Amino acid sequence: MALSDSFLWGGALAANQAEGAWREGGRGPAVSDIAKYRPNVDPREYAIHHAHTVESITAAMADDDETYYPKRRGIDFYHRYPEDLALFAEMGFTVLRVSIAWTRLYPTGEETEPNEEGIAFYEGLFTEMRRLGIEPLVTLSHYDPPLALALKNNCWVDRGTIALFERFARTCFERFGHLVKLWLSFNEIDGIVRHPLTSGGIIEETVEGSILQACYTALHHQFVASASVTRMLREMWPESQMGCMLTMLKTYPLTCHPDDIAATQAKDRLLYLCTDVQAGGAYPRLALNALARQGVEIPFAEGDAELLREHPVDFISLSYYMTLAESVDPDAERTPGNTVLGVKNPYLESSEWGWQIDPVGLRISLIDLYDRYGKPLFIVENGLGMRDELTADGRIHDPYRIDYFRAHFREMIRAVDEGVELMGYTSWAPIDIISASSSQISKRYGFIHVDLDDLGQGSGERRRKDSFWWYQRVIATNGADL
Ligand code: BGP
Repeated sequence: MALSDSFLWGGALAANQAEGAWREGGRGPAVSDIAKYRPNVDPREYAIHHAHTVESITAAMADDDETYYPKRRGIDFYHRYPEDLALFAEMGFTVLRVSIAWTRLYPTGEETEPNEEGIAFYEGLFTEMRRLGIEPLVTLSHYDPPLALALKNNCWVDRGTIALFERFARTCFERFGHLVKLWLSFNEIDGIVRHPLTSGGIIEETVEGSILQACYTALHHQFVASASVTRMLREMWPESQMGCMLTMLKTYPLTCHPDDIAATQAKDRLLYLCTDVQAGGAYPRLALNALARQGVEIPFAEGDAELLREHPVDFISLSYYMTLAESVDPDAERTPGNTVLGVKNPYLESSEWGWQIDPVGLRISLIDLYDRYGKPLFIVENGLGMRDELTADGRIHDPYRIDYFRAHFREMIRAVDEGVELMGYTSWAPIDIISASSSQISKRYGFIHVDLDDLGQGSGERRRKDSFWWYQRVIATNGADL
């Protein structure tokens, strides 16, 4: 068997990591604008989650210098997107995942009318994608809540944010709905517990009571908002589709000791919580009980349960980078990966940033998700962050990247052969962009190199890596020639 002719191939970006132009076009500040690059930190210790205080945020915003705030400059996709899209089209992309910066449309999140300059930017972007035959797959919220809402009321902790987000989504559907048919509500919605500010606009020092409770309150509000905009999309554009987005972090038991299996099962319960709600339509009872034991209560309002039940997503999208292991043995070796701390799996290699590379885990993940929900899946992030070297011949030879993708594609195709319905694949990221967790560009993911270093020095010039032509052939043969 092979991939179907309608299978979509492409790449994925996020506004806050690519666009730059943080103060242009009427854009308001987002939480990503205060993400600071810290030189000389061990790569494995980079964490998305740093403790932010109102004071540190205010100081960061008073600092106009972009040097240490790489997300403010991104890779200047805001101005250079025609060139970048042309390169994606040259690779044969049939889909590109991008996100809309909420603060380009609503600078503080609270305006009653959208900023027309922001609308014009995205209209231009989506129109150009369509002209090139590239289907837009658009995330409404990708790690960039309005900073004004974070400072005002911890953004998603406040139920009032649902209505503001609905207004933003309505504008997106009204103004871009004729160009965009595939939508995602929240990027890695489960991430809020790992990085409350980035995902939820939550400034921990200002939270009254438990931070865990604040995170689950915010998460519930995001679930409600997601279901609500799914309903809105169905009313406005019945042929369009809405997906949820999960960080697929599959955990393996380190041994077959029953205690390790039980510990893994408990982790899985929380892993699937978000998809159970967004795709299954209800909170799973055992996860609720587990949260209740930690003192967490979900703030259901009247009508929430019905809304979640009646408007599940059409498809499930996932990011996939690594798997984790779990053990009850306190002496088991921990792995310092920058996203999540797990137990080291002795069978897997890790990247410099501590992410365990596991192609078979992709197949396992796809089969798990499809078995559980029976809904179409979409891999919307997968890739390898590496330092690349520009050699004397003016090229970037990146066989390690090709090896990584080849191994993952084999497993992806095996899962499809077994019967998993997979709509498409978008690599993270097809062009080097600023890393979410470390704010580095030197953690490079692209098939296209961008001549910039971590402090923003360089021409910004785009250059095809060896993997560019390799991916081009993969797409041209619909995955037959790996
Ligand atoms: C995911 C995020 C992306 C992204 C990617 C790679 O969690 O959705 O925004 O950047 O991970 O992570 P990083 O950039 O930290 O290497």
